[in-house]
Amino acid sequence: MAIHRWVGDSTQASFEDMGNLYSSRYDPLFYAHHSNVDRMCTLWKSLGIQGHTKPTDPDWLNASYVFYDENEDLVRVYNKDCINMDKLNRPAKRNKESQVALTSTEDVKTVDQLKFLVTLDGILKNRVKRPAVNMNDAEKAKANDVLLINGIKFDGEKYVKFDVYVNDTLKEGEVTTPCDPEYAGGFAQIPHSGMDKMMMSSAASFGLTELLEDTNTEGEEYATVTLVPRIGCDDLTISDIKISLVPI
Ligand SMILES: [Cu+2]
Repeated sequence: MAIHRWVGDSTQASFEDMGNLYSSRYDPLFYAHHSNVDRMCTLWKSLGIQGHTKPTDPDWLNASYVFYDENEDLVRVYNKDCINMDKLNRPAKRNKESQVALTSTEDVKTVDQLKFLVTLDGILKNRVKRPAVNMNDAEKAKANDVLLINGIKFDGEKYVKFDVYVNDTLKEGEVTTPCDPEYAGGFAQIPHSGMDKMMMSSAASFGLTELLEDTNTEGEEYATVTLVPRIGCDDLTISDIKISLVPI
């Protein structure tokens, strides 16, 4: 809801477009925002915590609404349709290329064996030493485990994206996606069109405290960090990968 009010135009009578129910779907951001809400809901359900389940009340499940579809036909949509991930086609969309299989960490090099700069022209998987393990609640309240990817250089004229997974332990044939707890986040840059080729420089940081809790890997001395190039990364270089404790 907060997103709707932040994005809605405060100079409009009813915070159109995003800030009002009737008009929010006119803003393309609506669809990105709500896909993310579905993603977070899927994550929440997968945590294995008691009570993190789908609604079961038939009154709620069978409540319905009518909309016009893309052919201007009236269609009725039920609440139960909106919590059925198979209907939303999520699992089918998982593609083989996004697979980041890791069956053993033994053959994965530590990051200090890497020669920087590295070019992200393929999947890059390394073990990164953590500054502290098994922090207690008091320590966690003071500092976050943060993965820092520094000196990211890329062509500013291209769409660039890579994903970051940490402690991915999936087996052969399984697929890691942004719905899984091993997904730390992504780095993406939209092109500055009209420019001549210009290398741009950036950095990215990813909070790991909750990810390490969710994947039961808080006690491990090393985190296995996997960078997966998605688009435009053939000439993207990175100058440093490390994990630091960042005071809150
Ligand atoms: Cu909404």
